[in-house]
Amino acid sequence: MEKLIITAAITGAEVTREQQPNLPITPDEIAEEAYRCYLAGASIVHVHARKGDGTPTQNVEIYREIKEKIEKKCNIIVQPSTGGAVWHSIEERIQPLFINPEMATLSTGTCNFGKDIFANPQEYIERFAEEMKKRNIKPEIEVFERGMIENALKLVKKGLIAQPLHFDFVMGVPGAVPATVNDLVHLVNCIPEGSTWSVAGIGRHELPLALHAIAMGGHVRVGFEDNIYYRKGELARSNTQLVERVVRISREFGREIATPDEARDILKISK
Ligand code: KMH
Ligand code: ZN
Repeated sequence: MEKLIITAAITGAEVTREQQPNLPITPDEIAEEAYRCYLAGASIVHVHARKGDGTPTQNVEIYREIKEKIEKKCNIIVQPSTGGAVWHSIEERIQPLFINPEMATLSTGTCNFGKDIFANPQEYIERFAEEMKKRNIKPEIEVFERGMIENALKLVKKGLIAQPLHFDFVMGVPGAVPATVNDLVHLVNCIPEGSTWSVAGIGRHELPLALHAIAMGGHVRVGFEDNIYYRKGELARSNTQLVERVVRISREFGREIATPDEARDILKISK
């Protein structure tokens, strides 16, 4: 089986320090946590920037600082978010693309997001995809609902994104696709042959879905963006602790862990 790509989603836009005291917030903290996750076995770091007070921001200069700081420490793939927080505008959300990352997220549809709506009108999707194409940035298609796969395929037809596609199934967001194995199998069956995929299970679903992805030949995302606990009632000490567990399980299963360069090969990213 292909080596396992582990993405560390270390900060996100929603979690607070009050909920998870070890949440990395400043560029230095984010870079250090990315480096530790890299040492533990992560080959991609999914980045959300924050202001000093913890407020989510899509400010290009903060993303640039984070990327430069991470790149000084290691060659992990830096994957900024174009999702931002639900209240960010399109002009804010697009900013991280201007630092020319190797990869970035691309959500291809609108969905419920707890009590909020994560809005991705066609105009946003196409604008982000065009910018990524122009800058040779590999999109990770964030799928919160089944229809988002269809929308991604429309982008392929329009020539805005190219195969092979890479999907991340974000499962268990309240109001969006549930984190069940049946749903995961269905989503995997709906993507074009030759695509790659990972799964990000929200909250208590993170570990069980990671196990299924390891066994099914997919890839795994873990981290405080999706889940702040190590087990029920016990907060994780760090993002690294969550990465380390996936590494141990995957190796026991007989699946080795991809380095960043091996992940680039698997995802067909040209550096
Ligand atoms: N924070 C969510 C509203 C992404 O990073 O591309 C959107 C999100 C997706 O996290
Ligand atoms: Zn994100």
